[in-house]
Amino acid sequence: MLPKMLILVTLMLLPVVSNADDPYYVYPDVFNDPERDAFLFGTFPEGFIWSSATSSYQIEGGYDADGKGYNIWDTFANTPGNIANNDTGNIACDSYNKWEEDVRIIKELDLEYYRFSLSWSRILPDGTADNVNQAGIDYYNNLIDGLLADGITPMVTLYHWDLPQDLQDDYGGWLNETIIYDFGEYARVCYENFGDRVKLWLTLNEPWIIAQLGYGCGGFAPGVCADGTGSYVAAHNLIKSHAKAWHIYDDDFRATQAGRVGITLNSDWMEPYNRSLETDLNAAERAQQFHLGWFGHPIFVDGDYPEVMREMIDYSSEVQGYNESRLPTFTALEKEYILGSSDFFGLNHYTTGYASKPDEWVISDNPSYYNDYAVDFWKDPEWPSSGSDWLKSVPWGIRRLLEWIKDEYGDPEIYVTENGFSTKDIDDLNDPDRIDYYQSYIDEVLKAIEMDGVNVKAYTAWSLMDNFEWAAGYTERFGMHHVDFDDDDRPRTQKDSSLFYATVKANNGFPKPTEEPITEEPAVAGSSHLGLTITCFLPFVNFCLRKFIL
Ligand code: GBE
Repeated sequence: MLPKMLILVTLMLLPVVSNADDPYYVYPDVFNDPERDAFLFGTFPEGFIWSSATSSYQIEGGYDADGKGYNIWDTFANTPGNIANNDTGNIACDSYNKWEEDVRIIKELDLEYYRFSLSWSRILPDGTADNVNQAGIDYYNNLIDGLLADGITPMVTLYHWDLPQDLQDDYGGWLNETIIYDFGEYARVCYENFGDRVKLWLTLNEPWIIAQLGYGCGGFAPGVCADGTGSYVAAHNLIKSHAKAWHIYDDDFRATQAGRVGITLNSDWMEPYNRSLETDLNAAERAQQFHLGWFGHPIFVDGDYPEVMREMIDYSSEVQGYNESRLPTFTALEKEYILGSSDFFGLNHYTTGYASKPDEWVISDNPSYYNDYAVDFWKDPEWPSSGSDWLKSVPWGIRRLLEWIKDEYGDPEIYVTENGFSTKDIDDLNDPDRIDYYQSYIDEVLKAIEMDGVNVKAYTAWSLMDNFEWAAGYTERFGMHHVDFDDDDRPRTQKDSSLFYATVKANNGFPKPTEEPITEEPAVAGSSHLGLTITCFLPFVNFCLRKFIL
């Protein structure tokens, strides 16, 4: 595989004949806005972080190895009917045994960062810090040391959805505020054991998913159905737990370990369907506040939920006959504790949809998160599709979302901690659609930095390799490496996209070839003032990737 990469890099250094009359579009004619969709040539700021990601339950396996406790995904996946094909993560990529392979393939791509998560119940089998499983600590020590030995910086998520089962059974998991203490103590154990070497921490991965899909009847573990009630309570405890973990680091570890701790939030971009309609603009903003704002507003704006959530949920709760709002409240002290509890903004982003005001809005009899915010949201069937129903490739959405975050949250440092594309052709190493997705989304991140002045520090590709895609099991693949789940050895094999991504990383973006001046008369009026430099260079590389080399 490596020689292929050398050929590719060499190719990229060749002078390229350009035909500047033809602007380059990754997705020609799909989005119908030439100025927005044309390709920008350029490189990322020096020191920009290129990473790839995985998570514990999705890759590790070893579900009952060496004293590990069960977690809610062990239980959920091993209950027939919850997961496509009744797949489980019992073995997954077997990274519990094959972590050295993982380090090797990261090294091979020369990616200097790796985002992975710790399995809480591998470290603390019953969830509490009363019992520490030394074998779990050893496993992560080996992985961290292995990464560092190869010059790879770990970016470590404390919680990527695999809650110790005992905490769910004992007190209802995220529905009970006892979890705030337990999560804090778990974080402390991790800082104590790994913080001498780990300097980049993420507390929670996508609390929105945990709250709404885990506790709002969304088909994820633990499978609790308390939409519009429990999901708000879970979110409340998630926010406070996150703040606790940040403060423990800030109080007891920052001075000696000098790392950074943030949270990772996920959101689609909500594009107003008709930008000339005030009602659609408001609908999109409302949807964004109910998604990103649910967690982002307390942490980055003022310690509290977005005004629009407060108003709408209070109102619906009253109409539905509740004595108090279904949206819990923070005390003044809690607000102070929560505000500012993230050293940067972690963003997971995949896709975009249109938002508009529904023709009519009737408050439902039963509580419902979606009913609470009253927005029609859908994805254009014309947009390029993926192996997942929910994932359409809409590159310009990430740029708009990044700018929204900049404006809304006071220009924070943003780490893109996930972005990626799924396919259903399980065994195909040739994955041009994933290449198109990465190329166009990364380019929109470049535009956000260069044109909108957004302070993006990192880009992370989801995922390093095929893995257990939650309720979809192994039927949807996000990997830049193929994993053969029928083979006991779980061999990892590079897909074309991994070489593409490695090349982007090696070039720190999409540099302009130096030989020839290649910007002239853009074919599209107006694109020059955007600083768009159009060449046939990238299509050329793409072409070579597809036809000749791979
Ligand atoms: C990330 O979440 C996760 O952090 C990562 O673990 C995961 O592998 C990756 O996405 C790819 O999904 O039936 O339409 O409701 C919805 C991104 C599935 C958020 C889609 C799962 C959005 C979470 C299924 N969602 N995804 S359904």
